[in-house]
Amino acid sequence: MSIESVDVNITSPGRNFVTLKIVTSDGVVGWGDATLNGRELAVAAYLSDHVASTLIGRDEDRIEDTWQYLYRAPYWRRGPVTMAAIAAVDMALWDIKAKKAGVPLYQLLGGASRDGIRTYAHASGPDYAALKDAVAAYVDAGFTAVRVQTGVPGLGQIYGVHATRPGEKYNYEPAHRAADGSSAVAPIEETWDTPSYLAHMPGVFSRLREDFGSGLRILHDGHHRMSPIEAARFAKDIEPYGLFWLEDCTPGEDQTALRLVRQHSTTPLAIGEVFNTVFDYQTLITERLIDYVRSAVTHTGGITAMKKLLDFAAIYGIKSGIHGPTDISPVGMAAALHLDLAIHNFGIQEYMPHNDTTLEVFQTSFTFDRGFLHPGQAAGLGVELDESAAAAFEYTKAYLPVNRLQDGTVHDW
Ligand code: KDG
Ligand code: MG
Repeated sequence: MSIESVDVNITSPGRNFVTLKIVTSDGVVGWGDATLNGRELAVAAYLSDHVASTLIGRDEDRIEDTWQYLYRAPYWRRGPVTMAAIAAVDMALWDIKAKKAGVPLYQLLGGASRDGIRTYAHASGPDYAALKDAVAAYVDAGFTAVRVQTGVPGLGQIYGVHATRPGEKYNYEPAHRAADGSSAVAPIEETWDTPSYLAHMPGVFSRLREDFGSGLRILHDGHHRMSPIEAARFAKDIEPYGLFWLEDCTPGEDQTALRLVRQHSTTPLAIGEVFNTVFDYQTLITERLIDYVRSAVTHTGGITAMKKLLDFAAIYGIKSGIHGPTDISPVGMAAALHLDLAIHNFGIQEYMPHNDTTLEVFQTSFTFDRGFLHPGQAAGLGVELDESAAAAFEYTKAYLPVNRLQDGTVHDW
């Protein structure tokens, strides 16, 4: 048996998704997620123009060999576009292998290490009252862990906070289309001020502890916006509130920045959603500068690469916190869930449910019960793309926002 066809599907049921379909000569179908938020067409072109023809006729069972062939052969290694393309092929091949074996993928990864996957929800609000309501709703729904993001006095709309603009519903973690829903021509721009943020946030965590007690796992995402010394101060200031993690406090490409944060604080640190390979973690893991690995299976070369990365992290007592926002498709989410269930050093899984339209296009077998996910018992990844449903939703260009300081300087985010 061999790979007979490799095709790329682009659909936009509310947001863009790129999905790879691999079919074997005896008709087994595998799916892989290749979605790179705001840069979707670059990965789609990489796959259709440079990868698809090289896979035809190859043995679909040779997953490691295919991974190494796609990683090493092109000379140009790493980067989000390349690694998302490799991830999609890898996921599809694991999907096929597990379907041929007639088992859910986690069984091929060593079987279940736990009964359910603890998730965290995203709560946000422009002010404390709105944030408190959002957190309370998730606690009532059974979540034991909640990520909290809120507005900062003096700043307008900021990234990661759900709010409403005149004429536009502003969804958190967005890539923006134009206001009328058509393709955007440029990113929207937001204003950022780190001193205001640093002054405001500790009080928010203090109130959350008063209102929700010490049992709730509270997470927070700094979206790479602090300098090393600002992050060190912030991590130290919020230590009394016992966060589960502080995520992406400094820009991701500077691994040694976290040495400074570590020297000053015991607040647990998470990073990695913008990373692509194990090499982005080499210093962070070997020097124990982080507590959680935040990579997405979709952006880090797939299941083969993530399993190795997480095994490497395990040696240093570092756990998983796999990226799971809505720009990871249900296929990418399923890949994360099979790993979560199987690995020993699982920490937590991010969970932002997809909208109903997305779930009509992608049929999933994973289940959710009061804060815990499970990948289900369907053979393979357990997600199938309904191509005729997907065809109804045309690609619509969208951009992630840009952050500027009050003087107009482009800032990290
Ligand atoms: O595409 C960008 C989003 O995936 C990102 O903003 C989500 O920070 C994020 C998170 O922690 O989920
Ligand atoms: Mg994040």
